[in-house]
This record gives sequence, C-alpha cells and structure tokens, in this order.
Amino acid sequence: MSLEKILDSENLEKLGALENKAAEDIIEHFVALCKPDKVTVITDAQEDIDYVRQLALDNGEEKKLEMEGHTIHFDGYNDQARDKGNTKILLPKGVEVSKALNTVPREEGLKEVLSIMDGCMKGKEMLVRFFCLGPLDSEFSILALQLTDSAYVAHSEDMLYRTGYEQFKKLNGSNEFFHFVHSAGELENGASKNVDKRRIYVDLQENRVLTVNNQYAGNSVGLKKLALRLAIKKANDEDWLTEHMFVMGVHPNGKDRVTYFTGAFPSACGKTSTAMLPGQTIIGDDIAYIRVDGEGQARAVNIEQGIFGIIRDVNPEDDPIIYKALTTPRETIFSNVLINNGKPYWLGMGMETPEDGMNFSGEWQEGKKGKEGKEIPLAHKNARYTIRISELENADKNADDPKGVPVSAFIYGGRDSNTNIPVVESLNWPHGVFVGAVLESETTAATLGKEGELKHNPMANLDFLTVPLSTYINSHLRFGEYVDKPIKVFATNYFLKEQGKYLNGMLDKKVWILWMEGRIYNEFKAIETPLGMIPLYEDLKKLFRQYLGKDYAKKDYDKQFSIRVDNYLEKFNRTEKIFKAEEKIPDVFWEHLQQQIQRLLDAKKKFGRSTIPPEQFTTD
Ligand code: SAT
Ligand code: MN
Repeated sequence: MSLEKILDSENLEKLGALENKAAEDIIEHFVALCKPDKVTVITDAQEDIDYVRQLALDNGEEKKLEMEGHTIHFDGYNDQARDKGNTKILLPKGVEVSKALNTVPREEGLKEVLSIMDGCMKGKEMLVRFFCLGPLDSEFSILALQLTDSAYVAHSEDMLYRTGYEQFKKLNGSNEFFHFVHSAGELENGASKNVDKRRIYVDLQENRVLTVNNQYAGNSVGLKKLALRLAIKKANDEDWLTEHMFVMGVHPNGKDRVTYFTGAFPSACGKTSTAMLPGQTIIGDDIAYIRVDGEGQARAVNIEQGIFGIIRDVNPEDDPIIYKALTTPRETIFSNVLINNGKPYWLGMGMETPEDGMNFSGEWQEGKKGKEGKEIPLAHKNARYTIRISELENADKNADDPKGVPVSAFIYGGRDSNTNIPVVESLNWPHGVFVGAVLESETTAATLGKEGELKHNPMANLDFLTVPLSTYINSHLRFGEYVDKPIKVFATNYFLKEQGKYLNGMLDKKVWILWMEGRIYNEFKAIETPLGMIPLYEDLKKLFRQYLGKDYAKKDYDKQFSIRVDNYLEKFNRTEKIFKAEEKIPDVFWEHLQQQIQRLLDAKKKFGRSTIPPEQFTTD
C-alpha cells in the first residue's frame, strides 16, 4: 500500500516537506497494519494543533467543563494507572537485562503485539505527530514521531511536549528519532474496551514502542514513560544520564542566586510538589536528560514542557501554586476526577465535595460499590491534571535554554514509613550513587496492583530501566568522574511515620531543600552520622521560622533525625539480597554497602542503643 491512497494532497504535502523517507516508511507500515479510515498529518501550525484539541471534543474523548479552557477525560475503569505487568522489553536473542525487568523474547512479543494491532484503527483517524524531547535546537534533545488514534493522547502531548515538525526538517532525512505507535483500540463510552489485550512493548532495536488498548497517559503517551525507556538505553550507550527527575531552581530569601537541583522520586512520592514549592522555580517535574559540558559542569534539561500531575491532595494549603493554576481559566485537561455541574472535584482538595456526579466508574453517588464490593471513591487516587509549565507564575526563565541549566545537586527520595530520616547528605559521589541505588519506596496508585508494598526502586527508575542494573549504576559512577564541579547527593524521606501519623508536614520539604541549598555554599555546618551529613537543630529551627513561620520543636527534630539502626540494617540486608542476584555489580557498590553496614554497627556498639539521637554524633 502506498500513502497516496489514504492521504489527501494537503497531508501528503505536509509529510513530503520533511523529506524524511524513514518517517514515511514507518507511517506507511503502520497505516497498512492498523488500517485507519483517515490519516491526518499535524504540523507545528496553530490551526493543526487546534484541530487536535477540537477532535478530542468531537470524538468524545474529552468534554468541556464550565471554566474556560478546562476539559475532562476519563480513562476506563481498569485503565487508571501504569500497567507494569503488560509493559515488556522485547529482548533480542543473546541480549541480557536484569532479572527484575519484564521482558519477552523479541520475535514472540512482536508477533503478539502486531497481531493485536492488526486493524486496530478501523473506523478511526490516525494522527501523525512530530515532537521534540527537550529544548529546540539543543544537543540534549531527541526527536519523536507519534502515531495515535487518540486525540486525547495527541492533545496531551501538545501541552506536555515541544512541537517538532520544523525540527524534523532539520534532520536532513536521518532516521535518528524515536517513534511511538499507539491505539486506544475499540472504545466503549470513549474509553478503551479491551484492556485484557493491553500491551506496551518496548523495541530497543528499532527505537520504538508499540502500545495498544489503553488511554491512561502513563501507558499511552509515547513521549512520557515510553520515551524514557528508550532514552535510558541511548543515554547508557552514549554515556550521559536519562533520569526520572524534576529540575528546579532553589532561591534562598535575601540572596541573589539560583541553584539548580534535580530530584528522583518514584511516582506519587512528592516529586511534583517539591518542584512546585512556593518561592522556587520549576523547570520540569518528571524526566531530565543530564550531560556534562566542556567545562566539566553537569547540565540538565526538562524533556517536557508540561505537567501530568497527580491531583489528589492538591489544595490551597499544601500545593498553593498548582491549586491556583487548576482553579483559574487556562487550557487544562483533568482526568479521572469527579465532575458535578461542569466542575471538577478530587480527593484531598480541602473543600466540601458533592455526593454525586460522573467519575471514572460512570454515574457515581456516595457509597457506590465496585464489582469487588469495595466503595468507589469520588475520584481515582491517581486522577491527574495536564497543564503547561510556561503558564505558571513559578516557571523558571531558563526552561528552554538549549544548553540546559547547571546542576549542583541530585536528590533521591522514596516513600518510607519507618527508616530513612527526612534529609541526609551523602559523603561523596560514589556514596551518593549507592544511596540512589538502594532506594526503596512503597508502591502507590500510580501503578496497577497493590499499594503500600515496600519495593526496591533504584534511582526511582526501576520501572523504566532497559539496561542491566549494573550498566546503569556504572554509568552513574562514571558520570561523577566526568564532572569537575562536584554534584552533592542528598536523600530525603517525606513519609516517616509514628503510630500511623506522619512526622512531617507537607511543606517541611521547603526547609529541607533550603538547607540542602545552603550546604552547597557551606553556609550550614552538619553532623556526621553513619549515613552521611545531617542538619543541626539550630539551623532547621531558623529555617522553619524563616520559611514556614513555624516553631520547630527539639523533640520533633530528635524524633525525625534519630538513626534507627536496626531498621537500616534490615533495609541493607534486603538490598544485599537483591544486588547479589544481579550480575556484574561494581565493586565500589559492594564497598559502600559494607562500609555503610559497618558504620551502623560501630555506632550501635559505641552508643549502646539501636535508636541514636542526632546529637550523639559530632559536628563537622
Ligand atoms: O503514569 S506516569 O508514569 O506517566 C506518571 C507518573 O506517575 O510519573
Ligand atoms: Mn513520573
């Protein structure tokens, strides 16, 4: 089949203007397989982008809400989060990755997914989109071709990514781009029907991901978690980093400086709300490409330009900037919230919510039960909003700099109720890599399956790894050697609990981040513990007063920053088992693990107790 048969002259012309045979071949191949009724090529022109937005309304994937620019999209009842089980790497013969990764032999997986995709766009329109992962005309950036039959997916991508049609022209016919083929499959009430045939298959060999029978953006939007998987492979091959990280500017009061941090947290563990802290600036909240420049400076870009954020618990007190953005007129897609009288409602929004409306289960009223007999909440815990960062008052002015921004520190954070202290600075780069590699976090509603299970999640990136863990850790270790301006590494935990209650408030992270920022400039002393450097009570007390207008009690500090040695030892015991099952883990990792355990044992012996208050240790 040739494209002339299905594309009209205008669309053919748009495609032809790219002079890219590789892109044309891909489109031709998948048009023949998916058999759409119509194919529309979308350029960077506003009228094309408007066409996509309107199509999402016309085909029922989105509906207008009362406020100007607001729309609602519902994903199917069983399509509310990332499907890890059906996301697999197509593994060519002879290639190995870690056992923790989900794989399928390439030929077998390809056959399976291609047969599911055969005819999947019958009766539908295929949209052909071109995007740029990262700032335009930047050495960091990767171009991407997206084919999808979901106008919601294509609309989301307009908000989340920079357009790349004009960038594709500059490829001069090269096939150096990622491509993504997505079909929502058969729809029922606007949502994917055959979720049992949901597949998300990552084909590293062809730099592509094929995904079908889903709409939830974490499964469908090629440029988000699907591109992250391809980029991790590319970065590891080319010796730079692709990370599940925010990028933010930290601005201490009364000082004329900005310090850029990147931070990796598993989904739904405080990544966006850290990047959106009042008084700071945001570059990105989810995925960063990081390289070292000619002067030995690590630099980062956000590959996105928007936020696909968790809406639960966004309220005026805890997330004031996002709350304001979501309650004022602007282009915003809400997904899987409750709609009542044209207005969106969600869990933890800090106000009275209605007793009925439309939600991800259809017509909803309080007390409605699902098939499993469990009460359906008014909105899904993983309900989301999609907005553009440039529209936020806290958008960083360097967000589109093709050179990226200089990075001074990495943060690793997980959801851990009983072990990690709120903030600790690693002793050096390799120790920091170790700290990132042993990250554990409780599972959340962002992935299908059980919540609250503590899982190992190295660098908060396990779900997206496409190379062996040892390769990934080695590339982090090497990265530190390329850098002349050292990067400090911090670990945080916002979720420490005592008797079921959080020990910290949602905004306490502002204090931790300003302490970390001050450490870059040696403005705060620190206490050396077996885990690394921790803050002094006096410094935190001042910061709490200065930034949150709160008293910080010594007894709270003692509780939060005491080292629970036995819990840490258990954690490292778990870690050791996981890493022993891996091949070729670098010696440096094992050395740090042994030293870490030894320092904890020594402290336990010296102080004769297993919970050691911070002030037992000495200050630097
Ligand atoms: O579901 S996504 O992985 O796309 C969003 C997230 O939770 O980070
Ligand atoms: Mn994420």
